Parts: sequence; structure tokens; C-alpha cells
Amino acid sequence: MSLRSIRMTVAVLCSVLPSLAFAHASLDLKATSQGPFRAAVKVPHGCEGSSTVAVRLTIPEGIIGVKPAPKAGWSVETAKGPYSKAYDHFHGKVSEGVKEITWRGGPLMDEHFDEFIFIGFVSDAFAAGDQVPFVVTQECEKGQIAWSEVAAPGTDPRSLKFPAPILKIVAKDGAAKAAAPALTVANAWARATPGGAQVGAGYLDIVNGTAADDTLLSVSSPVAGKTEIHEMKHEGGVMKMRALGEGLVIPAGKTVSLSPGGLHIMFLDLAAPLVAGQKFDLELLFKTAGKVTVPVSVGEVGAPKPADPHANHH
Ligand SMILES: [Cu+2]
Repeated sequence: MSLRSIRMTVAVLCSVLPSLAFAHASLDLKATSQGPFRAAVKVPHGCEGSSTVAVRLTIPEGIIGVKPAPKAGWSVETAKGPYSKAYDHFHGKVSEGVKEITWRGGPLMDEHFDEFIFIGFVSDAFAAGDQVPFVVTQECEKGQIAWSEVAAPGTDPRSLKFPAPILKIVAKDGAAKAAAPALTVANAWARATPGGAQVGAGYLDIVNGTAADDTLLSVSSPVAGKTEIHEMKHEGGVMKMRALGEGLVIPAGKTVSLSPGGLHIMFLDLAAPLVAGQKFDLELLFKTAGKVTVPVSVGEVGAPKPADPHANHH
């Protein structure tokens, strides 16, 4: 493949990536510590175009004292039952409570978004570092979606098609802040490349926990002949990508996410196709933090998938 045809393939692939992105049901609250919390289930779309008529939330064992907020246009039911043990809750112990909430109503059209609020209490069954999945079942006029998949250890949750919303448990009272400030790279994943595609895209989060800006200067990986940092830009109504030759600034105290439709890592001249389930190393070179190597998990190509963007480029 000539350099020119690689460039063309890259341009075509990048222009298609945004439409591959799809939104999951999620919680607006990403992390909390032991004790009371308030969260909302966010429902970003229907079931393949069909309107949502019910949202059912399963409460994990150890999340106690749950109460849903009533919602205009929706009825709310709760299923109560015994907990597996008695938990400390404010001034006493509780041994039973809400285990499932169902909001029924709407219909919430596919092109609309809504959220369903509840409060709860993280018991001492959980410790900092735990990731608690909240299974959400979305019923529609036609069909349903169970947001119930939980990533196996070492697997990138973003490779799941129907991930359960996750609530991360963190330490209380800023104990997390007491940890040494550092720049970290997390959640690195790449899309599988079908057919004979020689380019692939990767995504990750860079968290700059330090008090100074840093710059991602370059990236490299044994799976690709060349690895670049790309950004997406609208130019004359067309989404185009561009290599960031000057590097990517990670502001102090900020997180920069590389995700489908935006900034991404581009793998050029792939030695072999990237296959779902595969893992490989990615080395990132930062101006201040130096070399950081992270494992990249390869996920599915992405569904729902439009016409295969690679079909014309074999
Ligand atoms: Cu690109």
C-alpha cells in the first residue's frame, strides 16, 4: 500500500468514526464514597428507534435506603425485600429496603433524552476502589434493552455493547487527593479492524493530577509501523482528521479523553489486524512525566455499525 493510499484510507476511516459512537444508559453520578448519595439514570435513546415506556433499575446488594423521586408523566413502583444482612444506616440498622425501582410512562421518544432520579446510601459492604454495577432495563413500545453487562477483570468496560452503569466507590474526605499527584493514563482501548484494514484507532483518558501542564509528545506501539495523535475538525461541513505534530497539551488538574468522534490515537501500517479480545502495549511519551506504557484492550468493531467503512479499501 502506498503512502498516498494509506492517507486516503485514514481520511475515510476517520470521517466514519463519529457515526460508530453510540450512547449507553448511565448514571450522572460517576463516583461517591460510603454514605448518602443522589443519582439519576440517564436514558439517551430508545430501543432501535422505538419509544421508551419503562425504566427498571436493579439495586445492588449493599446499596441501602433507596428511594426513587416521583416523575411527572411516569408512575413509580418499588419492589422491597430483605437485604442479605443488617447494615448500619444513619442512627440505626436496616435489614430490608427497595431492591428494584420501575418508572412507567412516557413514551419517551428515541430522539429525546430523560433522567430518572433516586437517592441511596453506600453501606460498609463497599470499600474505596469498588465498582458497583447498577443494572438498568429499558422497555420500549417495541423491544427492550438490558444494560447489564459487567466487564470481566482486565477487560475494558468500553468494549461492552450493553454495559451496566457503574458507580465507583472512592475514599472519603479527599483521601484520594492525599495520594501523590501524578499523571496517569487509563481506559485504553482500540477498535477491532475488520478485513484487511491497515489502520486502526485507539482511545484513552489522560488524567493530569499534577499542578503543572504536561504535553503528550508522541505515541508508539509494536502493532503499528507508525502511531500518531489525531484530532477531528469540521472543515467546510466535512469531518477531517489531522495529526497533532506539536503534541497534545494536558492541562494541570484536568482529564483529556480521547474518544470516538474526537481526539484519537491512529495506528498506521498495522502489522496484523486488531482482533477483539487482543491486548497490546502503547507507549506514550510526555514532556514532564516521561514514558508511560499502558495495555490497550481491543474491543468489537462497534455496533450498531453503518456500512463497513473499510469495504472499499482492500
Ligand atoms: Cu485519525
